[in-house]
This record gives sequence, structure tokens and C-alpha cells, in this order.
Amino acid sequence: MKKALIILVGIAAAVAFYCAPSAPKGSRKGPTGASDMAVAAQKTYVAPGDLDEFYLFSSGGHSGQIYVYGVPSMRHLSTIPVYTPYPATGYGFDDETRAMLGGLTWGDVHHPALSETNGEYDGRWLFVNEMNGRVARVDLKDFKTRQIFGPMPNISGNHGSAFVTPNTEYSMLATRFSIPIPKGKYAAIDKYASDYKGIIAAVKIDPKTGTMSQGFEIMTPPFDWDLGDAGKKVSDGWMFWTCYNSERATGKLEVTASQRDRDYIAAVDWRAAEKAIAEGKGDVIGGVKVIDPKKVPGIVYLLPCGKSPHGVDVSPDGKYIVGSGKLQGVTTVFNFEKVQTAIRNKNFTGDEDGIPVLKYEDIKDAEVPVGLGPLHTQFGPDGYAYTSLFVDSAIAKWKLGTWEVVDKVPMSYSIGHLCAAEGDTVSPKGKYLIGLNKLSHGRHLSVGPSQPESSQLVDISEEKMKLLYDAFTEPEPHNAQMIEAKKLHPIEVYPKEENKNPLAIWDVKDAGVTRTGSNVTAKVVLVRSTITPTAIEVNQGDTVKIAMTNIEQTTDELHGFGLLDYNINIVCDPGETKVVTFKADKPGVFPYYCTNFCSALHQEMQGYLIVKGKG
Ligand code: RUQ
Ligand code: CUA
Repeated sequence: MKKALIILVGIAAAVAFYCAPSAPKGSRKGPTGASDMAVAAQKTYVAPGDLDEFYLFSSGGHSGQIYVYGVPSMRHLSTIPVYTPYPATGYGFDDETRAMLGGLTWGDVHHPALSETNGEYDGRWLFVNEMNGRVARVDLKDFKTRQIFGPMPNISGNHGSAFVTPNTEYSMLATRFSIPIPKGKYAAIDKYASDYKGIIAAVKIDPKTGTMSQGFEIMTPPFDWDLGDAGKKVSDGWMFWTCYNSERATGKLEVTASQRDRDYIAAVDWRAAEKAIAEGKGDVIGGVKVIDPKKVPGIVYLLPCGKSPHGVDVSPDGKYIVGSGKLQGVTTVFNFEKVQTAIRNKNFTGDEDGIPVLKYEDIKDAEVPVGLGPLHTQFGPDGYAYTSLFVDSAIAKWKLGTWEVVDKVPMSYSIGHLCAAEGDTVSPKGKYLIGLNKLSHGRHLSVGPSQPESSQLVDISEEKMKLLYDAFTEPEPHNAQMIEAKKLHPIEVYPKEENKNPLAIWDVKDAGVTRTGSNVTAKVVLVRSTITPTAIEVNQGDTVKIAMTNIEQTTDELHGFGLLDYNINIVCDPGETKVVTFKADKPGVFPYYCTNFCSALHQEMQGYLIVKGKG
């Protein structure tokens, strides 16, 4: 009776907590009292002119962008357009970036992955996936998207991506949606369990340039692969992915795919896969080498994990694999060594399409009672782990090895991923943890029905976690990675001598228009405060190529080229050349002008495209 009462009170308290309104509108009284608020303010205050200690690269979800914040100020510093045109930087308007986007003008970005050397962020590149089967590389030298690889063959729903291996050998991915492969093949939906396939894939990364190329794929049963993480240190060479729908169900998955008590984590020996491919053991499907684990054993194993697990995260020492069953109140810790022993001893309970299933009791070290709806885990430098709890709207702090839950901090509300400073590397930095929440529920000035998402900054430098700051962020902060600012050294201008564009010019006397048949090339110089030439005359129907070089070598001296009525909007950074090609199909006189306020005579920086009509 007493126990029941306690539980009831507990539930009521939880509900009350969840529904608790934020501080009254217009009030600046913090929920935790004035002195705590003063401490929090001081801890997040970055004085004018001072710099933040960390960069945060946050996923922009279906906006297709990456947002860059400074931590601890949580100030939004820049937006890196990746899969979506972005007029502010002219991304997706010039020939090169338009070609990189292909025919697609959106992408659903989920998991940014900083490049690593020996399991530590090395500050070279940021890889990021999107659901249309692509992975992009952002160069952290200039914070620009430099490559979009894909859509990859056989891949449908690239969610379990773009995780990198400890020395950035590969960006790893796994499909959320299974389809008959290769793409284009037909199979009726009632053949789902046998004729639809999931795919695990490895995208090769050039260690010097970061350039991505086709690696290999592994065919799997039609499970819905969800999240992944690369093994590190002792488990280096292995990759782990969770799945839901091991039921192989279709239709209303919220019911049909939640029947089993346990789904799986796939453990993939990617070095063995690499070797098998080199030995010619893959079949070419859709133009890529695909391993069928039934024919090539010894590469994939299944670890049972309850229940519809979402995140899987490997501890900094590589010894533990933490699988979060989103429909239960515990997170399961597997022991990598035990997994290896079970594989060696062939302690299997069965198989799924030829992939051996390990015995749960053989490989599990602990079920940690973190709370309801565990999703993702990050790590601190001191043996602590932090798990996000979607249903409880909280973060649980617990200790690796003792499995003791030591603290909880509420989140507002419904936390998804969380991101600790370098918290998925071999040497987490601690200090800060950010909860990436799905809802913000009016803890901000109202902006209409589409409310901002929230990213909450938590202090993890002491025993008790403390909420420091509510930041309201763009949709949708799925995941983020936080790196020490001192590891990045972005350039501020493109050095003239490194500009290899054949159409670049550096002197206004070289500017002008040349013609071959109906192809017109205009070489243009952008420099304060003239666009040279100030008039470009062409004939209707000409193919016009405008190559513009911003010859400035001064920090922050950007120039733009906005051409009215032709939907052209280019921005050139100092020392950069951009090229745009279009058909001059509309006759008339069309002003072009500099779009970036660059000087006292910025308004004067203008000219005319004159298109002489046919008639
Ligand atoms: S998912 S809220 Cu797209 Cu990474 Cu877990
Ligand atoms: Cu150049 Cu404004």
C-alpha cells in the first residue's frame, strides 16, 4: 500500500515536472534561485571580444545545414550550408556548388562526425550524413562543404551515419529503410521479410585529402538500422549499430515492430570485411561490392539488446558497448572482451539469415537503471557516462564499472541526443554537456506555432550536474559534436598563390568579355568598390559564363554579385573565384550589384547585364 502510494506520488511528481510551466513570462528569476543564477551567468558569460573555449557543430536536421556555436556562450557563430542552397553565402548558386548538390535541394542531416586521429578529434574535417544516401565533407580550414558523396547505390535512408573510425579510414553507415536491391528492383511488400534488404556500408576516406570514395557494403536482413559507433582502442576495427524492427514487420511499426523483447546490435569486424573484399569475396550489386554474410562468415554478429534500442556508444577505453533500449528503463552495457570470447567459442543461440546471434547473458556486464526512454550516451574524462532519457526528460549520470547512477538533471523537454565536450572520443574533455531537446514548450518569447528547438548547456565539472543556459536553436539539433577551439585554425582569406582556378584574374585590366560562337565568358574582378566590367553585353540565347574573382586579401572583405531577374546570387570570399553559367534567355537590361556591405561606396558597386533581344 505504502509502496503503491510512493509510486503514485512519484508518477504525479513526474507528470507535474513535465508539465511545469517555465518561469512566468517576463520574469528573469531563474528556477534555481538567485545565487545559482549568478554562478550560471558567470560560467556562460563570454565578455565582448573574448572567445569561446569550444566549437559546437550541431546538426540542422531537414534544414540540410550545420550550425556552428561557441560554447559556453552558446552564441550562433555561423551556418555551414551542406545539402540546401543558402543565399547568405551564395551556396548552391555557382556552378561548383550547384553541381555538388545534384538535383536535390534538401537533405535531412543527422550526425556530424569530426575526423579523428588515434581516436581523438584532429580538427581537419567534419563529415555529415543525410537520409538520401549521401555523406558530405566540410573542410574545417574554411568551414565550407567540399564534397557530397552519393546518393550511394542500394542505400535507402542513410540514418546510421556518418560515424568515422578512429583514424578516419572510413565513414560508416547503415540503412534505416530496407528495400529490394539493387534500387529499381520490384518486390511486393508481403515479401518484405525475405526480399527486402538492409545495408551496412563503408565509405573510404583518403587520409591526406579527406576525399570520399566507394568502399564496400554488407547485406543484412531487413532490420531498421538506427545508430552506430566505431570501436576504439581495444575494440578498434569493429563497428556497432543498433536496430529496431528485428521482427521484419511492415505496416504500423509502432505496434508491429515492438513485439520482441530484444532487438539487436550488429557488431561488424570491418577489417575482416575489408580483407574479404580484397580477396574478391563480394558480389557486385548496383555497381558496388557487397558482402553476403551467409556466404562470407566471420564478419557480422548480432548482440541481443532490449528493447528497440536507439543509441549505441562505445566507452573511451573501447571496453564497453552501451546500448540504450528506448522502450525500457535501463541501458545495457556489453563487454567487448566477452563478445570476443563468445565469438571464439561459437556460443551462438541461432542466426538471422546466416548471421550468428550471441547469447545475451554471455556478453552483458550490466543493466544500468538510468530511467525511462534512454537514447544516447556520452562520456566524461573521469569514468562517468551521461545518458539522455527521452521519456523522463532528463540526463542521468552514472559510473562505468560500478554501474551506479549518481545524479540526474531535468531537461526542458524531451531530450534526444546529448553532446559532451569530445565526449565520444578516447579522451573526453568534460566541463560541458549539451542536451539537444525536441521541444522547448514556451521557455522563450513566442514566435508563433513553429517553436524553436532548445539546446541546454549543463555544467559537468562538478559532482552534481547543473543547468547553465537555455539556447534556442534551429531545426533540428539531432546530434552535435564539440571540439576544443584551439584545435581549429581556420584561414581568413584564400591566399592568391593558392587560387588555381583557370578563370581567375587579379588585375582589372584583365577583366572583360570574350565570345566563341554563342558562348560568352565574362572575367570579372570584385574589389572595393567596383565590379569590373561595369557592363556586360550579350545576345539573347547566349550561354553566359561569369567568372568572378574577389582580389581582396583583407579579412572579412567579401563581395557579392546579385543579378536581378536571373536568380543569380554569388558571394566571393577574399581571394576566391566563383563561376556561374546560365542562358541569357530574357532580353533587357538587368542590374547586378554587390550584396555584401563592403565599404563606404558599397552602394556604388553595381553594373548592368545588357541582353540584346533577337527581334
Ligand atoms: S537520432 S534522438 Cu537521428 Cu541520432 Cu537519436
Ligand atoms: Cu562589395 Cu559591397
